[in-house]
Amino acid sequence: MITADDFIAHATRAGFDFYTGVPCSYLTPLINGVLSDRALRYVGAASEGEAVAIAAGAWLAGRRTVVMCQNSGLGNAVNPLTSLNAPFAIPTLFITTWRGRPGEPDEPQHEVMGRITHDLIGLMGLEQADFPAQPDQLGPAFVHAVARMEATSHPFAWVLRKGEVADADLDQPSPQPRAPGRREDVREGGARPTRSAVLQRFLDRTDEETAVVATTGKCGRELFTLADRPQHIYQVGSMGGASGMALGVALNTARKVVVLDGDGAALMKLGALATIGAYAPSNLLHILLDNGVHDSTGGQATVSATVDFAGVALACGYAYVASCDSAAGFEEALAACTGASGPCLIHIRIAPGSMDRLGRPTVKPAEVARRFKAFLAETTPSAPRIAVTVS
Ligand SMILES: Cc1ncc(C[n+]2csc(CCOP(=O)(O)OP(=O)(O)O)c2C)c(N)n1
Repeated sequence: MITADDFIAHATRAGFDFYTGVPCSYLTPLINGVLSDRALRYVGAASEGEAVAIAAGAWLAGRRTVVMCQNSGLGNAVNPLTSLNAPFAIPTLFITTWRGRPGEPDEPQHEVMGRITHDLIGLMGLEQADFPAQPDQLGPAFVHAVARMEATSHPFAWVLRKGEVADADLDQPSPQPRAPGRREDVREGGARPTRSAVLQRFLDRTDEETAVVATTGKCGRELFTLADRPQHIYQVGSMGGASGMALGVALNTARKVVVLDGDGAALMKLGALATIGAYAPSNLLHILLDNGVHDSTGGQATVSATVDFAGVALACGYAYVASCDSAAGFEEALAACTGASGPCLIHIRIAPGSMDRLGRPTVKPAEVARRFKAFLAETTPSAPRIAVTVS
């Protein structure tokens, strides 16, 4: 058995400086230890998949990351592990517990996952090892995990059994009450703008210092077709993960960070709005391009018509939200976000459909990730902002 302090000391020495995850009772001491250490940052995610996306964003912003979760949550993490970390070649130390270990009495809901945990990790192409549960194993285990992550650029998994970490007290920071956010809607009720018209206005008014994360599907493809810049990352795959990635970036950079989201993607990981609202990065702007459909897969309706996204974001703790349905309204909302302390959300209802001659990112995901990482690593501007000129 090790203590959380043993773990943290070795992890810190190995350069791990960003933690996220969803708790499991087997992980309680580790998470409590990390939460109680004011020198460390732990982001409690709404789902394991979101945690993987947050960690990916933090890695892009220069952190060495740890994701901790229960093996029940492996299913939630499969999508980003296979469609975000794999194509973008983004490593993380992935610590999963082993509930339902064959032969160990446990709850019925853990039985199947307990049987397949190692196989599932292997099927995803991840290297894995037993969690280093003895003090003298920690040093070599960290050296090995870091070496493999550096060699493969992929996550490395540790599987933790019951009772491998001694109990640790929890001394977590108490959430601070925050002033309610502000809402301003600009609705015109006319013909809705196209996605590309809104993206073009966004591009025209966004300076070269702002980091931009585009959601999967036609949003990223249109952005790439309109302009391909080192400050962009096109999150192919990992539907719903763009906001988590943007949160991970925003918490670790002084730059302004914008996530271009879709209604289908936002609905898939709606919990991410609550996480963003709670951790409240002041440099994050969430732009939700709501065409009411899954445009990228043929225009099937989402349920967005009955969802007040701006209201949801406000209720989740965003500092400023706006809802609009025209290019002019979008420009007004974007102007209002300039200099505003975030997180901000602009919800814009747009027309379904896409631009003619739609391209696809020709830069490979692993290349775009490294280009974006290098952009984030450049000397950070002292006063990052979205430059807006209202025409
Ligand atoms: C987990 C997952 N489920 C389904 C898909 C297929 N898919 C790709 S894009 C997309 C639609 C996304 O909808 P939305 O966010 O509203 O963006 P839009 O296509 O309308 O621009 C879907 C369902 C996927 N890539 N990943």
